Amino acid sequence: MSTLSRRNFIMAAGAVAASAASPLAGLRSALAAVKVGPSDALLVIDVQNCFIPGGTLPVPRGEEVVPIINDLAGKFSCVVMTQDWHPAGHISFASTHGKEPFSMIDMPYGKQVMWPDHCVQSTDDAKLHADLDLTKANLILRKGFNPKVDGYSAFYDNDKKTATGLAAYLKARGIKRVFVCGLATDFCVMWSSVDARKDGFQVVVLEDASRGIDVRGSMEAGWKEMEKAGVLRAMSTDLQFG
Ligand code: VGL
Ligand code: ZN
Repeated sequence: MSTLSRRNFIMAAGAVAASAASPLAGLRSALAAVKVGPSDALLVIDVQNCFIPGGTLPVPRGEEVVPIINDLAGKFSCVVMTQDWHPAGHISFASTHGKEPFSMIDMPYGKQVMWPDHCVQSTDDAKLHADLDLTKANLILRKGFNPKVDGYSAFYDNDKKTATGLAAYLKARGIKRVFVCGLATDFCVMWSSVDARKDGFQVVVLEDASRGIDVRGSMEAGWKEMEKAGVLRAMSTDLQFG
């Protein structure tokens, strides 16, 4: 399937799922245009040196999202950016356990991928990408700083219990829908999107403003999880600003 027809297919599947849930019904026409307004937030996930080629956990073509996100950020009234922020010796690091990077272990809070050391607090690797324009960021939220629990999502640690406070922040500001983008589609973008649904937000992942790692089929699995949770997907060019 071509990229376009694959996308149409996925969006059509999303529309069927959405038709059962009334808050999303208005997005059935997402293929045409999505109007962005004051109750929408842009959530920019982990656009950091570590996830850009040259970093410690590079996402292929990760740098390509930067100009797209810079253009979008100026058009939203609420922009939140996240920063993966691990202490040295973090529980998610393969080196902490003497394991091979990208292998899997069981933790009390569930399965944990063993990552290369990445985004260590206060290193250059953990810095937001130098070309990412932070001017319009209302909030820069750090996550993954608990030495014993990983934190993929902008809303909850991987124990699924410890909240970051982001849902309350967004609700206090009247946000009803979040547009999620950044790195990586199949991990932090995916978990943030699914958790945003759980906390009652409408969620649209911006496909062209995100890139994935794709370890052991994680891209396909990630999109399935998101579809199941009622997450919609769109291209940044589908957005219309009023
Ligand atoms: C991420 C793996 C480990 C991400 C963070 O930002 O998607 N992935 N830590
Ligand atoms: Zn991490």
